[in-house]
Amino acid sequence: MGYMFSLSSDCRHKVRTSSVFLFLITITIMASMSLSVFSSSSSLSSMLQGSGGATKMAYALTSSDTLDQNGIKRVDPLSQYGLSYGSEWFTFTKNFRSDGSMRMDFKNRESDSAMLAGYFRIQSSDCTNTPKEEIAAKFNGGPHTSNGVSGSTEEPNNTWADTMDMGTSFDLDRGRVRWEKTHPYYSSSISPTSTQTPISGTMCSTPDRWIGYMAFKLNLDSNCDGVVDQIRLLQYIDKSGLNNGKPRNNWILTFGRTFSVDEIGLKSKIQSYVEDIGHPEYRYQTVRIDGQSQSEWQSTTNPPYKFVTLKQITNIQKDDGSCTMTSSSPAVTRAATTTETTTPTSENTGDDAVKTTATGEQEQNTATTPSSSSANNNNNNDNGRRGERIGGGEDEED
Ligand SMILES: [Ca+2]
Repeated sequence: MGYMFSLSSDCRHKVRTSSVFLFLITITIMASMSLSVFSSSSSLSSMLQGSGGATKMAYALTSSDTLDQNGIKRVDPLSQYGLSYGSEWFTFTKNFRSDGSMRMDFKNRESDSAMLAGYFRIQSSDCTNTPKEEIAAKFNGGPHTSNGVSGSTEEPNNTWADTMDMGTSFDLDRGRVRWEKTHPYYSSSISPTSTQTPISGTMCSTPDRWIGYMAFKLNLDSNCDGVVDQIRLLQYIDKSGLNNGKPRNNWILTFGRTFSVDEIGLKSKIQSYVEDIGHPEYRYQTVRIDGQSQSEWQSTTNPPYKFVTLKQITNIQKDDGSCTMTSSSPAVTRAATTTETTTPTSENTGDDAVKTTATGEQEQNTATTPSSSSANNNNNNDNGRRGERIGGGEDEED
């Protein structure tokens, strides 16, 4: 009896052990199946590809071709990829200067893959008086002034510019991109491989004088090896005016080109240089328009800008489903970032007196999907202290 009991006990133990084992196997299989199911969904797979491969459920993805809160379309401009939008910001630092340079700075926000857009009413005489001025989008940059100390790890630092600068001229005759590696030295215009300029009309000939502008910086993994190898820069205008005060979203390409990461003349391409050197809080994404009336832009009742937004592009997935590039996964996507150091060859001659007196009205930044912000360490704590800082591209030489 004792033996039986012992045997029975042993059997029960074995049975119990087997049950536990089977249970664990079952759980493992179920988990694997879940992973497979998730992996088959591009949006869900992104949740499994957080920083360093860690599981991250923070992204609130929005599919393209939907409208944001102001009616701007979340455009998917790529033929071979699908985009998923993450966080969106609608407030920015108003850096509207007395010298006529109007900058809308989104600070400490997404810089990996992003869209900038808005509608603007430029001066009616600008298209004849200053036809080559631009609406410009500045991606991937940091704050910079001409009196920055090169090699320093503190602001101001002219080597922190490192900006991808796109622009479309008021006369719609030119869409271009330039690199501003060190302020205020711009590269010459980079030859586009896809442009539709010149475009008929001007930015002043829209039906109601509201011109739409949209630009993208998109990190691509063309060969699905987990490393960004191409960056696509795109900019568009909508010259159809507003429809009952809302965007018509008739976006016309003015410049578009896919760059290999290596051919971009900046220190850091996939993410901002300031992030490379440990200062992600200094990231700048900026829309800039020069030659404008400061008082008009400071109007609280009828300012000449509407719907200005920065949008994070969280996922860029191949249409054939072969892979998804997830923004903000440092260990994987940033392997191609270079760590080149540069010593400027001459002193700068920029008008820093203007810059240091410029007032930046720091608004509270709001994200529609703040969970993503926290996941990307995008919390904005620079109110006040950095409110007067200048960023996203300083005065240009031409
Ligand atoms: Ca690749």
